[in-house]
Amino acid sequence: DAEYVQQRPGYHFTPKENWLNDPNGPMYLNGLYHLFYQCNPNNPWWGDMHWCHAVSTDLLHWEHLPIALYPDQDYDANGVFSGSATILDGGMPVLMYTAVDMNNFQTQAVAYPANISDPFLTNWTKPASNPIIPDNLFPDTIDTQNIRDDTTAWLTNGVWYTLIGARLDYPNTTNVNVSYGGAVLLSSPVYAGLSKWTFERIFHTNNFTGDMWECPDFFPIDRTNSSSLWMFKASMQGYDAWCTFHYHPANQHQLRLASPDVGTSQYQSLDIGWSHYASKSFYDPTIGKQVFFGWLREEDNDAPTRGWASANTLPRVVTLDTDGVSVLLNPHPNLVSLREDSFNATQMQLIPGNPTRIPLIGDQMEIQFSVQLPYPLPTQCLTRVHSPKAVLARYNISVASDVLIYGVNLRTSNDNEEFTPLYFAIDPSALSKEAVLAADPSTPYVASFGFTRTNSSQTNQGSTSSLQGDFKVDRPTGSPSTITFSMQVFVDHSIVEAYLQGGRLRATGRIYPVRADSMFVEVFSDQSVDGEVVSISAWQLLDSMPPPPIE
Ligand code: DQQ
Repeated sequence: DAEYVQQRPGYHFTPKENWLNDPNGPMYLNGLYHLFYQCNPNNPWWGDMHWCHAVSTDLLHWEHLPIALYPDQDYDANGVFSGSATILDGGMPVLMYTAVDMNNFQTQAVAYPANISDPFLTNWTKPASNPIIPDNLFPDTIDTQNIRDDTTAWLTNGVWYTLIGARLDYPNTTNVNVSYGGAVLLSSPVYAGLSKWTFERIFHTNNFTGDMWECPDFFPIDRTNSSSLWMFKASMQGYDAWCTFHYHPANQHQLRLASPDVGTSQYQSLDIGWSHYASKSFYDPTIGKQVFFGWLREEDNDAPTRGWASANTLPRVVTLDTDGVSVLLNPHPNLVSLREDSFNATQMQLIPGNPTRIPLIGDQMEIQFSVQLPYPLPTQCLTRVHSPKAVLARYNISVASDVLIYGVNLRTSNDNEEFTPLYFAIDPSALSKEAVLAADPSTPYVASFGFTRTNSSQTNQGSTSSLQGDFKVDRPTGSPSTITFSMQVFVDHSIVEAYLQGGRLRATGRIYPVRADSMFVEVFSDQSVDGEVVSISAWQLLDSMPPPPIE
């Protein structure tokens, strides 16, 4: 195919060239957002880890700066691995990172700004006291080749604390070593500028989430009140899992689970896409909330030929869900500044089995799609005009054939050879009068979301695995009423990033259409329900990243 199709995202963060993995040390200081990230400066694949650096005034428009940290010391000669930024009282930022030596031992080191009056903080100095968290600080049960990725430190009663991801080795009953992932707690006196640390204890671990927790994160969800609710996140077994705790740092670090533990259910994943990993958050004082960036790896084999690889998720704001213990993640409010031409339809007349194309096209778009149904659903109001099997087969949807399917097709070509459906699968029997009467009204209804990639690329570039997950929908009170299912989707060339039901579930996948006309958006259903209201709003979005030097 001679047509040129851009795979590089236009408004998601990407490296200037070569390789990006974990976001490191994001922070907001003196009106500028700083983002560091794991990079291989010379090749578009993992290896030779440095910290690259970029700055922004809005988290969307980034300027690439010179590399911040090089593997130039004995203790970090084999890699400057992930870590955090902490801003000390008085405004001095400190970078803490994992140093890997030539024997693969992992210690933690710090770097300070070489010139604090340089607004871009271009140069960083490693003090002679490095590594400031050496191996011999830890008990034997901690594997010193697998202790890495410190969190941003927090201050309690004049003492700084941090968590580090670890592999914990325990002899089991038959005296064979078993390993669990965990996070360990360390403390540092406030005068030391994060350069002197003491091991406190194993902070959290469990025995069902693999043998290593990477990139832990831990922060209060709402800093404006005195709530003790903190969010914990760790990267494990290929995905980012979270839970919430009631945490009392001043009371001997008392810790009590508020939500189910990390790793226990699919609701507890930061993003159900396999491209997403190693996320890192920071406090954004401009909105008073914690904001995450996740790493999105490529899901095809062409990255080495493109000269760049991987991207970040959009900046995602953390808020508390209505249950008081779960978190919502939603795109940062600054994203609306990228909106350009739009299309809006509030009552679409869908023809079941026959997708409707909207007049706005693009490969950089935001789409908000919702379906409102009568609640409870009168059983007789469902008309299956089309054979549901045909719709399910066309979109490679593997769900029971009696569910209601409503979805959008993205990056669809003119002849419908390439398309990527994202859809709700709704069980009508669970919404019918009888089921509603039987159900506890305080129990949310659980709907399914799917995202199939079988037809995303005509040449079958990229992963064809589908993403599937469930999300909770609050049951409306009062009767008769309506229940609404919603998704917000960002399309950015090879990225499709979806937020379901106000941020209750996130699903990001990489797709690699090869057709230049794969720009159409369609809306589809496999049935019609009396009283359904199907709405879509779509915007083309502007570029925000600097143009690439090569592609
Ligand atoms: N990537 C870094 C490590 C971290 C891993 C190395 C997670 O510090 O544990 O590039 O992707």
